[in-house]
Amino acid sequence: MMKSNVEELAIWGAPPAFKQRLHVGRPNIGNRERLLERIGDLLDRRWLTNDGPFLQEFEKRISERLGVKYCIAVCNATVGLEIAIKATGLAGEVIVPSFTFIATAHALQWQQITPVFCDINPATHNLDPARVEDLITKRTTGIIGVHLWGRPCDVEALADIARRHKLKLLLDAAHAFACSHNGQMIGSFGNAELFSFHATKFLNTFEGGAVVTNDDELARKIRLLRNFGFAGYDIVSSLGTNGKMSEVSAAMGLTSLESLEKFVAANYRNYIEYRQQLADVPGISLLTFDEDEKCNYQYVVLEIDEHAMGITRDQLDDILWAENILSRRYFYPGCHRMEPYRTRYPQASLWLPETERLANKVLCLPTGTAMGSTEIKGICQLIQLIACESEAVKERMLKQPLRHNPLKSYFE
Ligand code: T4K
Repeated sequence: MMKSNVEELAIWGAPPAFKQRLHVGRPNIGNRERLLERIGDLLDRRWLTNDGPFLQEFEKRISERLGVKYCIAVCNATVGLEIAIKATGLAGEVIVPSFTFIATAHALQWQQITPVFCDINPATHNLDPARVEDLITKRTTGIIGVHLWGRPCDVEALADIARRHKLKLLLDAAHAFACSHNGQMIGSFGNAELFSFHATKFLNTFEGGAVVTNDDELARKIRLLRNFGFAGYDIVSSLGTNGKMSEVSAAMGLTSLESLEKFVAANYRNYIEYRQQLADVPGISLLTFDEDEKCNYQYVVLEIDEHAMGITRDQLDDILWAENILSRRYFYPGCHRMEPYRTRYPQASLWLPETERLANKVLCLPTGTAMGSTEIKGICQLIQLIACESEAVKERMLKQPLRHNPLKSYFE
């Protein structure tokens, strides 16, 4: 439903612009017939997990695509990261951004390793290498960079710091499958990189992830750690966990890979549509991607300048939710403001000024194959209307308590 007047906004009680809820992270589904055929095969084979044929094929396809020696598929990226951390021998303190999904920090803390939060470069949203060096202590054993939104972090500068200080470098590439840096596919930087294939990622295996590396010894360790430390029947040669990816997930992964180009094309088409429609909206800037590199365009990321737009990011978020546009404030409020870190490091915000600023500005909008041009135009028209009439919207928001429930739920 088109709205041309702020009085028609759903936040004051009018019907929402969209009947169906529009989600960030709606899963992309490849060819159903092919998936069901594969599920039939694995049921016929009665081989459901533990290094099955689909898993092996999936790992081979990924390492070929990325030009990396080893791919070890895992049950999810968080466990994959925990395994990679263990395999590289990280301990003591590890430097990480706070502006990331909580799993990056938790994977360390889970193993009693202290995540030391480092500020980001506001232009890239990624770790600021100039700040990393200041945080190195005698206890530091490594750095985990994150390629946020699929945009590569400064791997050269981080690798240089790691080499000079004899630190390990892991890269959380949860967002960056099928993206490149200087023409080289993300996957072969640092000691190891880690992808997520969670349902909300543009390429999914329901739940899943993969650790990739060119290091023979590290790959061997990661495989052992993924499977309880089993080196053969009845032989356990190290500590380990259960990080295996099941055959049904690998079947989904293989099917998703066959549609990868289609998924990226849909994301790119959506990104261009948003870029055109939001180009002249005051206070809104859309995060851009390097068109000379490969990119999956899976996140549509806005930065809201509340002074230029006239309303805050959170007010815009509330208005959009009322219209059934379930925008997301990734990665608000920053890991350092979440438990257990918030209690442990109550002063952290003092050395994370850019993280603090950005966490209050970013808003992600829906994209993926579930979104079409009509929906995107509708979302952008609403944002344009709100920006043009921001004075009236702000005034009304002050006078009238919000109808919208702040404890937002996807399934209301
Ligand atoms: N490192 C980084 C940098 C990450 O971003 C992540 C995960 C990880 C590590 C760890 O990866 P995994 O261990 O998950 O493999 C989502 C995802 O759950 C999470 O995987 C992702 N990052 C993060 C950025 O986003 P939330 O908190 O947004 O909630 P979720 O997954 O419940 O729902 C997101 C949206 O997707 C909602 O609008 C609902 C919709 N949705 C979700 C699912 C699961 C659907 O429409 N269908 C679905 O099946 O975390």
